[in-house]
Amino acid sequence: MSAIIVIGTQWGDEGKGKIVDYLAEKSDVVVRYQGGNNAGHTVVVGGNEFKLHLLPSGILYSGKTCVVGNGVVIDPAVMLKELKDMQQKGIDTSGLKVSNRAHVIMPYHRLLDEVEEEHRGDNKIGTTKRGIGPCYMDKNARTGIRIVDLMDEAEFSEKLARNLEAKNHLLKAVYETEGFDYEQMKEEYLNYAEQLRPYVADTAVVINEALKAKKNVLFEGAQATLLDLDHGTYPYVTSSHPIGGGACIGAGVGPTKINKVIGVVKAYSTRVGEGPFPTELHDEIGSTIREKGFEYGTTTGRPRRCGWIDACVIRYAGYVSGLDYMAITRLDILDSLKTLKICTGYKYKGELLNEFPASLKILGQVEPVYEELPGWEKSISDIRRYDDLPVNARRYVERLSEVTGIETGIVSVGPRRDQTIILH
Ligand code: 2SA
Ligand code: GDP
Ligand code: MG
Repeated sequence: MSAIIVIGTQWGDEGKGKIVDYLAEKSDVVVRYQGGNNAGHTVVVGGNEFKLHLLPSGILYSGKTCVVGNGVVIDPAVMLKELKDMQQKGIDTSGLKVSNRAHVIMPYHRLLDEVEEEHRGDNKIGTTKRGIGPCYMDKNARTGIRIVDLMDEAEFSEKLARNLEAKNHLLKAVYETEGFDYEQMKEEYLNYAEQLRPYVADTAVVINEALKAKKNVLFEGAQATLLDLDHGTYPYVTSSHPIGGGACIGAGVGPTKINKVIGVVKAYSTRVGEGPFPTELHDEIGSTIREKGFEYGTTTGRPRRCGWIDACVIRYAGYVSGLDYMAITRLDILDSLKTLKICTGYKYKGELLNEFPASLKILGQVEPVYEELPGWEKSISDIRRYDDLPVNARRYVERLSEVTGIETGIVSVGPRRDQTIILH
């Protein structure tokens, strides 16, 4: 039996989908535990590229149980479309289980996400506008609608009426926007309810029973450490808990059941959306990385900001999630660079900082301390054994392990399943 959590260590898009897909082969159950369709996990199988937003990356194997846990916020229309798309591609989706405790994203959440962002002006977060934040707001305000409510017409009708009255008032009074029609929304969502019903379950029971039966369970984080509501660069964060501990809450599994936490580390840094990014490159190297790595949002298509790898961020992710090892991805994107930089620390007002700063004012003013390493200047995409990597590529990986204090377990040299080097 094993229970493994895979999380993003930076600002997302590290290649979690690829690593989860790789590890899913040996898993019986794959679980999404936070976020929603703000996530974009790309998996390449047999020359086909799959972009998953809500379904766990394990869905691409048949015979796996795929869980969308209680910590996820679900846009039913998106989930049904993703299911249909998968089915049309011949993917078996019968193993899907959707938590009855997960919250439902409603049209007013999506609209509020948009108008609230507009209202923020220069302080905008750069959200994906998928209604994620407003849905989690209702969950925390204890007014949200859960899947279990959606499954019960009377309960849903009553909760929708109450919510819609409040939201329509807010939309009109504060944002001077038209509200929504109750009957239309009720009919639309009750229709979704019937389509989702066969998948709905008490997923914490499903997962705990699987663990009891000595099955392998893989928890798939979305977004990443610095987008965590508590531990990220608040307020430039998402509204959920992408860190290791988030899996316990968002899936209903006790921490004593977890065997391993793997941090996915992109070989450089990217960020999509606003907020501080100390190692961001505004020069040609940043553009080269963006174009070579095709660094554009999987969900929104927004260009991602690019920069050098930041060991301070990964060290921080290491202790916040208790990482056992790193899975380093996209090393091949750096193939052509003559020299590479690793940020090993931050200086603030001339002093070296010991901790990752909570204050965004400070984080926005830190000066990265860099170590420069020679590049390998050749293609590594076809290499399958660690020892066959060019010496400078190994030096880069090993230096990263030294400065973060975290072992490397996997090195990924391409998007495909087979482009994966296992160290232990
Ligand atoms: P939200 O929509 O409320 O979660 O946005 C809040 C912040 O979280 C960031 N965020 C992301 N960052 C990286 N990748 C994400 N998924 C997509 C992808 C993003 C895309 O795979 O590329 O397509 O744009 C993701 N989801 C949320 C977001 O940028 C805000 O900074
Ligand atoms: P996620 O959100 O963390 O799952 O990452 P995304 O799917 O948003 O972005 C990562 C992108 O990198 C995807 O297009 C993956 O197919 C791709 N990818 C993953 N690992 C590697 C790798 O080692 N090399 C290359 N070139 N691409 C990779
Ligand atoms: Mg992504």
